[in-house]
Amino acid sequence: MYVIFHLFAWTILTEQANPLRRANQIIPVIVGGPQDTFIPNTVTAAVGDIIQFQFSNGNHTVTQSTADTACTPMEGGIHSGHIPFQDGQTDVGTFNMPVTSADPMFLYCATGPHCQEGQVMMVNPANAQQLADYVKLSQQSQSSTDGTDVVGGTAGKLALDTAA
Ligand SMILES: [Cu+2]
Repeated sequence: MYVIFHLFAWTILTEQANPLRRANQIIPVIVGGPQDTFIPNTVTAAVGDIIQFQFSNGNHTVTQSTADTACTPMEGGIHSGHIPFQDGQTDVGTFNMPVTSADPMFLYCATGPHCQEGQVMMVNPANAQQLADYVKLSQQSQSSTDGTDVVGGTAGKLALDTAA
């Protein structure tokens, strides 16, 4: 009897910790858009989720930096490479990034001055101020450094009419 009750209580507690959440979600982020942005620029993700960057305009990257070195690749950080979108394309280039840690991640676009113009985002920010500080630091940086090898995800394609 005790064992049954214990299991029951454990189930309730587990579900209450995260009542609406499905495991292993795919979370779309639009890269580009009418302006050079990430939409949304904050994502809350769990280990096991996949963030799907959809490159639907222009030519952009998703590149990881540290909190303190905005617009500069972090050693060992993720990098999508440059994924262009041309008018008339019927599919959208994607970069599927598995979330392997719940720690905050700082991401920017390494194309031209996009990072200085505010094309940055965070995964799992500790608070809103952390993103605000990162945006400010990126705007104050002098230039961006490109990533090199594609790391931390898989490039693919998605039909344009199914993109976010
Ligand atoms: Cu960009």
